[in-house]
Amino acid sequence: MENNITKEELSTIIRSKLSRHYGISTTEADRAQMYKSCARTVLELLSEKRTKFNQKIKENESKKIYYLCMEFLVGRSLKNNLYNLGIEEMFREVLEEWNFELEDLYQEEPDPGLGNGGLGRLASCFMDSLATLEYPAMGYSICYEYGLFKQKIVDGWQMELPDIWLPGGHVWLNQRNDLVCHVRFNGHVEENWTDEGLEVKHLNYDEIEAVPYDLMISGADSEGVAILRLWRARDLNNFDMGSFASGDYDRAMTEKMNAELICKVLYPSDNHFEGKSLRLKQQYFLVSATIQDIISEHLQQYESLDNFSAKVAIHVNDTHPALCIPELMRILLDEYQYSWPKAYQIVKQTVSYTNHTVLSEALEKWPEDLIKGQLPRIYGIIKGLNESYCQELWKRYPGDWDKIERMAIISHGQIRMANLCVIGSSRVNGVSKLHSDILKKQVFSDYYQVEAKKFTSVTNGIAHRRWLCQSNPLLGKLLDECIGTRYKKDARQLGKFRVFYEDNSVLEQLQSIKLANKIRFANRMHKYGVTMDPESIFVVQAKRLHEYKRQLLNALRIISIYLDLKENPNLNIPPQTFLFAAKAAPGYYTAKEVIRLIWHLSAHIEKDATIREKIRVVFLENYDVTMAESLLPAAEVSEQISLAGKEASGTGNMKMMINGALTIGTMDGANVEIHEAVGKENMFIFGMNAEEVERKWKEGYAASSYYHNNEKIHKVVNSLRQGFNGESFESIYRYLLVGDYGIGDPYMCLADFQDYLGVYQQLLDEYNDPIKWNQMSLMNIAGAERFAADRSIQEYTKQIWNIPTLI
Ligand code: 26W
Repeated sequence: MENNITKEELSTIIRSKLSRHYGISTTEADRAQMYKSCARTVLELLSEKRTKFNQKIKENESKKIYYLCMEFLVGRSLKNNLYNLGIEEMFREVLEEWNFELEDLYQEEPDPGLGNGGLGRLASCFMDSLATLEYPAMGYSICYEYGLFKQKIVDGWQMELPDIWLPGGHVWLNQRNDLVCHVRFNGHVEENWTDEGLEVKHLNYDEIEAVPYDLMISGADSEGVAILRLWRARDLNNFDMGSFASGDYDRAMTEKMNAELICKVLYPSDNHFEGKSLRLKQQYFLVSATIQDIISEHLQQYESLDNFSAKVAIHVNDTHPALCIPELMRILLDEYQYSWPKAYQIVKQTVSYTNHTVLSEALEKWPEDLIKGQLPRIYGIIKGLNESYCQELWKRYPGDWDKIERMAIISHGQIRMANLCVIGSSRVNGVSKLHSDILKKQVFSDYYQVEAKKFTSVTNGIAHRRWLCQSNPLLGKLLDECIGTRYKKDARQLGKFRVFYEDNSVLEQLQSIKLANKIRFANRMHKYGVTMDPESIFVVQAKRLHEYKRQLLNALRIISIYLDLKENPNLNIPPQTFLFAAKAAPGYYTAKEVIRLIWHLSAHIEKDATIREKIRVVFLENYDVTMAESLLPAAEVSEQISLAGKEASGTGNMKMMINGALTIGTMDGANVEIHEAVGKENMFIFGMNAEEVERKWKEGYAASSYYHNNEKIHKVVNSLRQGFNGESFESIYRYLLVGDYGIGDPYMCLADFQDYLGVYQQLLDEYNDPIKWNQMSLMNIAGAERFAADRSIQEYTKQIWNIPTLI
């Protein structure tokens, strides 16, 4: 590692932080003070590193990457930065001299929940890789005052509590008052033809301030530092003296609140579009501030915007920041007097887009009137883009109104953000092979026929340094001994671990490492009153709760085993612990019912002394990045059981695999590529594939026929009515058999049930043979070589951002 600070220097800096901020010495400091002083020390080191890196970027005139995303799930910063700077050990030693444990200080840091799930965590993994690979990169998002809610389960029902991560998390944020900019809403637009052409004026607008807060992310063993810039909204006229003087103080305060409401809270719905006007404000607030920031940075270095697309790549993560397309148009047209065709060309060449979901209810469609009222100039530009695109289509497909209607941006009073993204960008990317195929063949097939080259596929990846090296140090150490340490910077080296397939000592070590991680996790959970037996198999499903992810299918399988045990208490099965971790969107009733089922099933089994020795269900409250870091290394079985065709990629599947878990899953998302990487002998695949699902759906799926024709399904589904722990689950029973519109079981749990049970039985049989099991585990660790975010980023730079690869 390049950081050559000495222990003495480090100790001096920490002491000076304690003295400057609190006026105390090391003996007087409490944990919180010591934690903050360490954080400030790291920040100082990072700032120096960043300054050097900035100089290099400037000298090289490198193309910069701007990654726009409404969500970033960064996780805790102290540990990650110490690891990446290569100074974790030195910190540990210095702190020990003062009787502090580094691990205790880690626990002081709040985990900023600035995201919902996969999308936000991927964004953070990408920032880690961009910094490590030394690309000049910035992430842009919103500094939500409250992140994703904290989950509390009361008698099985999910309750949501506010996530107060500030002021605790403030220490990592650097407020940049020098970069404040203004964002305009509402008002109306006046157009005047002058000698210079069309002049557009936005009048009577409401203006607010956008204040940036920077969070630095160090690359690992590299010179790179990435910046995540989070915007906060602030009322421009901080205080309305007039209304105060006239006694209308309340009104003055209400108006102030309105501006700051914009970044008050993260919307907690994942994969479900709600069309709320405040959400639209958040989106425009983010993109307007960001585009202004990018342009001013560009103009500081270069004379004009003529070379903008050569020096800038703007990436739109899902459609949430799609308004950056008309926003960039607006600035080029209205503020820099570019012609429409030229502005459109620059925008198209600069912007690229990744889609992260194909669920129709997740597609963003804003009512035309809402955009027109809130963002009149942006509305005019979207209309202009729509008209010129429809004209092009008309030339290409004269008279084919259906097709033109499907491809238009505006239709039936709605603005379709996915269409805007495809039309306004140079690349449209999917997050796994299967997902990209579905985009080409179904979701965007019309566009694919016109511009096939626009479509790319970059399979997601994970920050393996965080998810393997930092969170599973024992496995990291074993890998260092077996294959050397190069895999940390080059995950392809993990493939070399295959050489140890027959090495009994390595296989035994894998087994004892897994046991140690299970014990570590069980001990951590014990503090919260959760009991689990580390000698049992840990079967883990950890992800947002959604019907398509089918936590219900998992629960039905457990009920089936439970009923078998009830019938035959001597059934010879290995002890199993089924762990669930999942947050449901607060208004998602079906999802909350599934949590309630799992929770009461858990309580029911817990009361039955003979059953709980064999199977146990644990619902882990408040799943977040920090919990994932200790849970995933303890997983032995990774449940990836979404209905095929619905999970765009999944990344938890990769995180568990790299920690040696075996996957039981459907041929969905990146599971398909995991299957390709490890082979069918090292994975448990079941159920219909995406094509079979489509076919069955078209044929007309009848859940009730499975219920009537399969005795086991019949019994399991019936048991829901009587319920568990004294609670009936009639609603889920009805959901499976009839549903809201007479279509029961919309995600086809019953169709895949029998196969799921059969393949799970095979898995249990294999578990009986520890050598075999650990060989499979080893093949999964080795097979994870291709699922590193570093690889994804290299592919993005080549295929999407058109940036020369640095290494
Ligand atoms: C408008 C509401 C809304 C909110 C969030 C719609 C959609 C989203 C996200 C795009 C959902 C999401 O996180 N998708 C996940 O993205 C991961 C990273 O690519 C994939 O691995 C997951 O399969 C996908 O569900």
